[in-house]
Order: sequence, then structure tokens, then C-alpha cells
Amino acid sequence: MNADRMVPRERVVGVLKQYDLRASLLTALPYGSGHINDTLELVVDQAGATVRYILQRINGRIFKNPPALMENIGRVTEHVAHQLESHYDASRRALTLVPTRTGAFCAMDERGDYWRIYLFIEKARTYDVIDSPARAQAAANAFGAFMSQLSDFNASDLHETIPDFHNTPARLAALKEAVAADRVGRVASAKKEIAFFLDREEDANRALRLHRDGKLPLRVTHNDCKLNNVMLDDITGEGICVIDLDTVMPGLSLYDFGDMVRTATSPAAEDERNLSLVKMQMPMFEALVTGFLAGAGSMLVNEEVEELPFAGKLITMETGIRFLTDYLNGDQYFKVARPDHNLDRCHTQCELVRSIEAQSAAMREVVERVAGAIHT
Ligand code: ADP
Ligand code: GN1
Ligand code: MG
Repeated sequence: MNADRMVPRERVVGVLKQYDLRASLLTALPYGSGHINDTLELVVDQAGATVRYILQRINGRIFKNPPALMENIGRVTEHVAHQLESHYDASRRALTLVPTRTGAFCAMDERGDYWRIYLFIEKARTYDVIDSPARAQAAANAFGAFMSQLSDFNASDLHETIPDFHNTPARLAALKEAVAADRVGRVASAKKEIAFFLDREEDANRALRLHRDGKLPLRVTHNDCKLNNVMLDDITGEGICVIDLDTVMPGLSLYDFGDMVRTATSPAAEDERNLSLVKMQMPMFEALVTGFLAGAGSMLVNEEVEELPFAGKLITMETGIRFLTDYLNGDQYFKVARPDHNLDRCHTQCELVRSIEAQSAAMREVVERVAGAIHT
């Protein structure tokens, strides 16, 4: 457990006063490995039963308007829950927010921080790295199904929680700005990494160009489809619930599929220092294509399917650009546990991009074969 992620018990008790849990607090310990919010596993005694909840402090430095963000999550979870109404397992298949005493979706503490509580989804777990195509397929199926569940959701009902979140050209521009500013004197130590992304500017522009040309439609997307944002059932292995909904916003389907390729095809952790472990594994990719196409059903247009082989490269590049930019800016955005953490993360992304580039023809064949099999 990470000691600097601990939250003093008195703070948790203070937040819980705004809720009507009718339970006494046993423990509140850091949980999971997210880079943005603080997540706690809340264990309480409720009428003699030990019950868990997820308590999260929303990162107010990154999310400038937490009430608007919570309105998004409230609407999206209610929309999905409504579609699952008659499902026997509905409360494990959509996040459920616990309302405060005043009926709000989040609570503000005396320091101005915002907190939220979810029902804890039991008998399921997330994976930081995945070791079998079956799990990759299950995760992709859940993300595809989530996109499909939101296909009739009115996108204009959503606040843009982080503007230009997946605007890759804007991310590249931010990198260039960080290089020019060289705020903490790290540019000299990252010349090769900077050149790696500048050499790929055309790829960075591709998805938005296809969107502007009318080939890729705007959808309501999750925008943070990393593997550890989907819960897989402990017994059946099925992808049962998509979590971490802070960035649900209008976006392109490529963004969601791309983040799965980034996080589920390589056996290495995002911050692995042994780069020989980083590689795009074709059986995992095939499993993702199969799961995603089955989950999304018939909603995808041909151009979206044709771009699936490129999606992983786009999002891996974009995430590498973000890690590098944060490194050059002095680690202001992503949580870090060591000085070069963001640079290490950038290295795995560059290595994965190289691996994807080396296998792009074979990836196209896989997509053609899997998509062809569905349509015949
Ligand atoms: P972050 O934005 O920091 O990534 P997440 O919302 O993804 O935060 O939560 C972090 C971790 O907490 C997840 O990877 C998952 O393991 C766990 N988690 C989140 N929500 C729930 C839930 N409702 N039930 C059980 N575990 C959860
Ligand atoms: C962050 O919150 P978490 O750890 O699921 C980030 C994603 C990045 C990811 C890289 C709001 O996701 O965009 O792809 O780290 N979330 C935000 O691991 O910036
Ligand atoms: Mg997460």
C-alpha cells in the first residue's frame, strides 16, 4: 500500500457525516492504482455485516468543475441502469452512486475537496496487466457494450469535463510548448523521446482529419478505456462493469478501442523499465477486435472498423506525448512515485508504438478477417 495515498481517518469521518450510511467505519485504506483521483476502500459495519464502499476524492486540480462532472456521471449511470432494469445482476453492471443526505451526487468538505461514494462491486476485479486473450476479449466486449448502451444518449446533455481531452494535435502542441519553456531543465535529457513524437505528426492529425472529412462520426465515448477501468467477474470472467466515468464525453470510437490496445496487448506494466517486455501481442489484439465488435454490435460504420488497426498507435502515441509533456513540466498532472516515473511511462509507450508499427499489416489482416466473419 502506498503510504502517501493515506487519508487521515478524521477526514473520512468528516465526509461520512454528510452521508446516511447507518454504519460504523472500520477502515478506509488506499485502493487501486489510478493516476488521478484518490480511491479508498471503505469498510463499514452495517447491522453486523461487513460492507464495502468505494470512496473517492475527485482531483480538483484536473477536474475544474466537480459538480458538473458528477452531473455527467449521475446521468450516464442512470441511463445505463435504466437499460439494465430487469437484469438480475443490475447493481453490479453499472456504477451506483450513493446520494448524500441532501440527495446530491457528491459531498464537499471544509477544504473545498469533492468526494463521492459508489456501491462496491463485489466478486469482480480489475487488472493492471492482462495475461489471457479471454480476459482481453471480455474487457473489450464490456467497453463496446458500454458505447452501444450510450448510443441513444443525448451528447449535448454532457459537460465537457476536460476540453480537447483526445485532441492529439493539441497534445503535440502542448509538448512543443513544454519543450520551448523547459520549465525544470529536463529537455536535454529527453531529446530522443521528443524527436520520436515530432516525427509522427502526420499520424497525430489522422483521426481528427477523418472526422472533419465526415468519415468518423462523433459518439458518446468513455475516453479512458484502460484495462483497469473495467471489472471482470471473478467466476465467469465476463466484463461486467465499466468504471471510472470522469471523462465520458463526445469522442471517437477509435479513442476507446485504442486505449484497450495500449493497455491490454502488452504483457508489461505501463511503467515497466525492462523494455524488452513491451510488445503488441497479436492474439490479444485479435481478442480485443472480437470482443469490441461483438459488444458494440452494428453501430460502427465501415470507416471506424477500418481504423481499428490504427487506433492503438494513435492513443499509445498520445499517452506517451502526455507522459513526456508532464515530465518536462515537472510532474504536475500524473501521480508519480519516483523522479523519472513519467519518462519511464513514456518509454513503454514509444516501445509499444514501435511494436504496433512493425505489425500494422498483420493487424489490418486480423481486423478484415474478424469483421468479415461477422458480416458473412
Ligand atoms: P482512477 O480515476 O484513479 O483511476 P477508478 O475510478 O478507476 O479511479 O478506481 C480505482 C480502482 O478502484 C479501480 O481500478 C478499481 O479496482 C476500484 N474500483 C473503482 N470503483 C469500484 C467499484 N464501484 N467497486 C469496486 N471496485 C472499484
Ligand atoms: C489516467 O485515472 P486513470 O489512471 O484511469 C488519465 C488517462 C490516461 C491514463 C494513463 C483523467 O487515467 O487519460 O490515459 O491515466 N486520466 C485522466 O495511464 O487524465
Ligand atoms: Mg481508473
